[in-house]
Amino acid sequence: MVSGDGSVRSLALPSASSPGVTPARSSAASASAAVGAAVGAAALAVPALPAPDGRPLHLTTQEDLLALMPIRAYSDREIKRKGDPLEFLKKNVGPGSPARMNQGNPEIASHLISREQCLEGLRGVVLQTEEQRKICGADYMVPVYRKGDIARTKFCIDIFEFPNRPCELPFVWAGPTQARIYCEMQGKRLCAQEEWVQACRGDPEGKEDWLYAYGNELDLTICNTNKPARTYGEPVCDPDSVSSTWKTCHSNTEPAGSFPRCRSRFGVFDQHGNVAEAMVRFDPEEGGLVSQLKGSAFFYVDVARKHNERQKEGSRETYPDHCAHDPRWHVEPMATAWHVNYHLGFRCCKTVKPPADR
Ligand SMILES: [Ca+2]
Repeated sequence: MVSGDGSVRSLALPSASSPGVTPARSSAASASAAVGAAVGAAALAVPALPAPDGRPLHLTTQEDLLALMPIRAYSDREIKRKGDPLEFLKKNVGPGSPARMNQGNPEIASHLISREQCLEGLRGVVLQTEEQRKICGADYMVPVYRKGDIARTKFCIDIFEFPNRPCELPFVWAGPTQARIYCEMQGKRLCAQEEWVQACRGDPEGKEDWLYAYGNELDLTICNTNKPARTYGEPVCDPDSVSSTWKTCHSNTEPAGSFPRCRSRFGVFDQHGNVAEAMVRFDPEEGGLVSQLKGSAFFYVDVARKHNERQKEGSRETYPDHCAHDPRWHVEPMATAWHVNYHLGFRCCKTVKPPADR
């Protein structure tokens, strides 16, 4: 609705209450113990899993891709200042090209788990409780806090990689600068490294941090980190240019949440594996807010090493993947952080008032 300066209108884009969402059906008895303990409340799946609807897993139309991206209402003044978000999305989200955000090149991507199998694996799992929904004010987000005190919550984090939909493939081919815009379109923001790390290694009850989201021992089978490029990579990936990368490099992702054990104690999925994730980091030496690329992707088995192992001389470069690993890949000022890739996605966070201040 448009009615003058300062008014708010909803654009002709999918809303958060999209079709396919069915009434809650899980009970506290089937809840994840960790998440249930985190909120100390009767757990209820809010929202419930969507029902299978026959769409292909790898989405190949702009309409289907945009349907996964509900955006917030914009005022006329905001549209005048920032531009029309709908136009931005139409220009920057779509299939068939690395110039737009999508789910990769479907001609060469290898996905082993169907949407239906993924949904079956999550059946009975409480992804978000009513209390978590209330604190975060958005679907599929969980509060993250320190010292076991939920009243200290300062932010929430998406439980899945963007677009934060259970059992949908994560989006790739968006640079950090664009990722920040997409998060802001949803009333969120791109996660900061400190937040991402806390959501990965922390414990809602205030117990000791873990090295990995799932424990203290590296296990390449728990997350989507175990797809060697030589097995799932014909033709061989040639990352020489954006064009050659699109044509030859395989976005071998799986539906978000396909690996139920690949979940942090706060309830966040796929922080190891599937897609590496763009976030922001404050670095005074680099001039302020910079892009931080972090985490592993589906091919991590090829480059994996334990957190306490050293790089072997003369062999292929490897890197650790514990939550706190702090790489310096493609660091750029956030205003011009355009690095994109076939295995790079992102995740959104949201600042919230602590429950005690509501
Ligand atoms: Ca990931």
